[in-house]
Amino acid sequence: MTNYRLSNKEVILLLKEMLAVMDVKNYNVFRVRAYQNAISILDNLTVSIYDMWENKKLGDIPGVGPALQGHLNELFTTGKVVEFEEAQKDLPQGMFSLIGIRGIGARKAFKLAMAFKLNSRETAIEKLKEHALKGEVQKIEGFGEKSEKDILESVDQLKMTKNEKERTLLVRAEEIVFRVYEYMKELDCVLQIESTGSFRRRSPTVGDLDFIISTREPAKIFEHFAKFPEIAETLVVGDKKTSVVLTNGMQVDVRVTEPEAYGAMLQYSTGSKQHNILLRSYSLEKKMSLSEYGIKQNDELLQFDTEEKFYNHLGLPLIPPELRSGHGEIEAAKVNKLPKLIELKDIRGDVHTHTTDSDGLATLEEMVEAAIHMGYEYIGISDHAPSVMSRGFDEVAAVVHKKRQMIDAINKKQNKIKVLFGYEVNILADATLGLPDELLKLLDYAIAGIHTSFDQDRDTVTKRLICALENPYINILAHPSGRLINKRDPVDPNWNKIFEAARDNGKILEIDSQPDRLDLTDDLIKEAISWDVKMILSSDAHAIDQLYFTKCGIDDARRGWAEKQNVINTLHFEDFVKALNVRNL
Ligand code: DGT
Ligand code: CA
Ligand code: CA
Repeated sequence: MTNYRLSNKEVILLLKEMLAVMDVKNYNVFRVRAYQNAISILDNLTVSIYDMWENKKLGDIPGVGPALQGHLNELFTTGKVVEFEEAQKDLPQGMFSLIGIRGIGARKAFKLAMAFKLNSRETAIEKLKEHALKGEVQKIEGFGEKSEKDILESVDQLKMTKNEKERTLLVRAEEIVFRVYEYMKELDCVLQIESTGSFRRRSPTVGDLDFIISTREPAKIFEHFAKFPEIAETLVVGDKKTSVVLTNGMQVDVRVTEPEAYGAMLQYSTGSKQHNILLRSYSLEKKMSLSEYGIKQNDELLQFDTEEKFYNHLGLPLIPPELRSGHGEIEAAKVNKLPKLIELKDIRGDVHTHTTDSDGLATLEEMVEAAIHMGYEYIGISDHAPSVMSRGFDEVAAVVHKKRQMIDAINKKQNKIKVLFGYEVNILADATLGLPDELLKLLDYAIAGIHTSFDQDRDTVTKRLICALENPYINILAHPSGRLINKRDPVDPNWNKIFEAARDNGKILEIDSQPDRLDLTDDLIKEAISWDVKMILSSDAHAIDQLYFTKCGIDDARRGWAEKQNVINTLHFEDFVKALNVRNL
């Protein structure tokens, strides 16, 4: 019997279609939520779902219950799921092509497909565009002029991005790299191995993975790598290089070198391309020519076993990989002015964290305990502030007072860590804050952030952010650009005005460490430093293990040339509270 080896992407697509059906047909909300949860877990796997099924390991995946296991079993053995097909039989098929266009969820896709009789998946988008151009979308209940415009824009973008492969988040690439290391290190003839390219430069996303291996037995290396269990397709096989695609779609390039020449190969394949090009022109002035094999000088090829020796031979100090973007690092290295980059061990506390009081998974006590375990001097709890609009002033005031007492109590009970009381407060579309000043002033500190209305024009969003920075009770501007990697574009304010307002009002800009935020972005961090604006590195943890996200924020900060003194939570508690301007002490 042949099985149906579907890729993760194909499986997820099918499950998401079923989710849309459940949504349109009003299935029980708990069932929908459980199903949604399972999809999100499967979507985040970096191993093949098919392989898990084949090895009878589906049950090990949290959230994947017996019903879903049954469906996947049917899918991989027959190529379809009868229950899914039955459920969507009476729906217009075109709706499934519309889901994912900006602003169109399952219900709206259903409405549009019904209204315009979009019964074919192939032609649905084209037809929708024709109707939108004729102004017919805004006539449908629930749609307006703006949503019609959005649809047209989004359809055009869809065409542009369809050919671009989505880049993989660094944290997910990290899991794959770890498995390749583990697997390749089974061989004694692997003397050194490193994942280079954008991965080593700690870029927020990577296109493909590049490995270099130092060895005396290249043939053995390639023979072993060819049997790496996650390989789906082999693209190139040579005696110096091999390229494959893994089951999760990630391309992996492997190159080998002798240990004597490892430094040059490491330098070359770390890139970036732009850094290498600029380094090559700089070297040519000194009559040296660079390649992945070494430095050619007076017709002689010099080899380097380490990168440091390679750079030193060019008269430069070792340039940290995070800085190798071709934006001034060679000039800085020439005059010995490279920054002394911030490190993870410099971080002494974290004040952007969530608990079960809002959307976190751990209680206040659990978060505090975890922060002690991490060796922090201080932790701030900053749940999303309760909404005065929906709960009324008095009720919210009571919540704030009660939380104050809880924080005071936990500080009295132990002296291992200082606990600070804050909230994360929404900057609403009209620039007012989600919590009034009378309540804000009761907190030790407050973090303001944009969580809605990301598509405002430049002027409006600039004023909106500045308004928050000018409020005397706001201490930190959270994830200032609002971007979500692969999902949402950043807002587009006049950043110079934002930096100026932050500096003049003594406000702190956040480096949010969530792997899909990394916000401030590296280029904005570098600008903030030039304005002498202080920053804070936060995990934005919604669970205990997410406190470790700060590691990702450190990558981001280093790519933005940040040193210890640019980031206030490298300070000891006494100096930190002064820098943050904490109240009520
Ligand atoms: P990615 O994979 O898109 O995230 O970005 P990278 O930087 O990993 O780029 P990739 O995988 O195409 O190439 C890996 C490294 O190889 C790159 O960082 C530098 C080096 N490299 C690639 N192409 C060139 C080139 O045309 N000239 C030079 N000098 N170096 C190159
Ligand atoms: Ca790469
Ligand atoms: Ca590559």
